[in-house]
Amino acid sequence: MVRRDIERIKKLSGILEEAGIDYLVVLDDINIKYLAGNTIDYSLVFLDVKEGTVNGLVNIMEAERASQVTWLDNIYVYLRPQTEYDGGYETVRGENLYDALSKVLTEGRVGIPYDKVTHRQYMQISEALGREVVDATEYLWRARKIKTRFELDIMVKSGELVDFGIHKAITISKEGVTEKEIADTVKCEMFKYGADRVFDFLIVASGLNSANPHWRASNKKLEEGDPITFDFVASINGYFGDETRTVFLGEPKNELKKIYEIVLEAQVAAVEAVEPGVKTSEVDAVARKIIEDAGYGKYFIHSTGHGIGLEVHEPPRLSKTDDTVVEEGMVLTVEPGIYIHGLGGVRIEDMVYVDKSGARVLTKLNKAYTII
Ligand SMILES: [Mn+2]
Repeated sequence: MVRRDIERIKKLSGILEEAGIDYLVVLDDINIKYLAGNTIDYSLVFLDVKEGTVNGLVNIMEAERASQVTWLDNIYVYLRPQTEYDGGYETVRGENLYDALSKVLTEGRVGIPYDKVTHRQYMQISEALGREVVDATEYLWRARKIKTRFELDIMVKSGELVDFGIHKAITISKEGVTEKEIADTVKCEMFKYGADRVFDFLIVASGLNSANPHWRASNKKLEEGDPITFDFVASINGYFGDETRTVFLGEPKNELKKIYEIVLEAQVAAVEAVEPGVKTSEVDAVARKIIEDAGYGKYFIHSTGHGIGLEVHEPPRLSKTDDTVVEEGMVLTVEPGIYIHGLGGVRIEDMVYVDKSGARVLTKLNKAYTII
């Protein structure tokens, strides 16, 4: 059994108790990891709110592994009626996983996160339980939005991981090297460093490609004068780091340098604006105003940032339309950008942790205008 994040279980149990939910059932990898500390295949995990226990109804192949890599309090092995078993774990038999669940949860109000189950799974669970289930999406997000100390310790390392990745990318960037060669090398290096996942499509966007916020590393070779935007996403122990830097390979066009300084000013101001009590839309407005006042408003075509954790893009959004109040414990990205087709683009992104007094930046690479 791995070390357990008790703070997380207590917090979530408190939220669910207040909502009148007795059992939270999760089936997706991410929420299984959130509740049990690790993923388990072909299985489900349920939180007994009153007892504060996390329990697994697990596939026969996964029981032993689950006992080693999760912090589950109880492991029940789900078996089909005919299957023979002598593995040492308590068993629950059923025609399928949900039928077996109905034999464990014979009463009580059951919540499932509707945003993470298919319609078919929802139908199967409600039918098997023979009673109404309720949507727990909001409750899970309310808990997941605020990182625990345990999660923060991991995310500090996620920040160091993407720092390492971008630093590596900058050191191997020179004329004639392709975007894809850089991305492939960095992927490999980040795995060696300790990443458990690296995004399939790392963004290495050079020259005119940098005007595309979500460019994917291509066979284009780096050329003198190119802006190069690196936006890397990778995780440590399931928690993502996300960071973007734009550097220049030799002296760029004047307007690119000007754009860089505007984006930097907007980014620094937005990071400074992050503190408990401010609305996420207000943080967005700080960055947007600086870019608009400089005359580039129509080229800032996305929101200023997002929550991050077990998923790259989590609530809240730092956007015009999201009025979430920033709270201590959130981890957010701050990433304004300007993109001009036919010229190029600039984005600067940091990942920040919100503590009592404001933003504590977890990604630490230099962001001053840099020619390499
Ligand atoms: Mn991001």
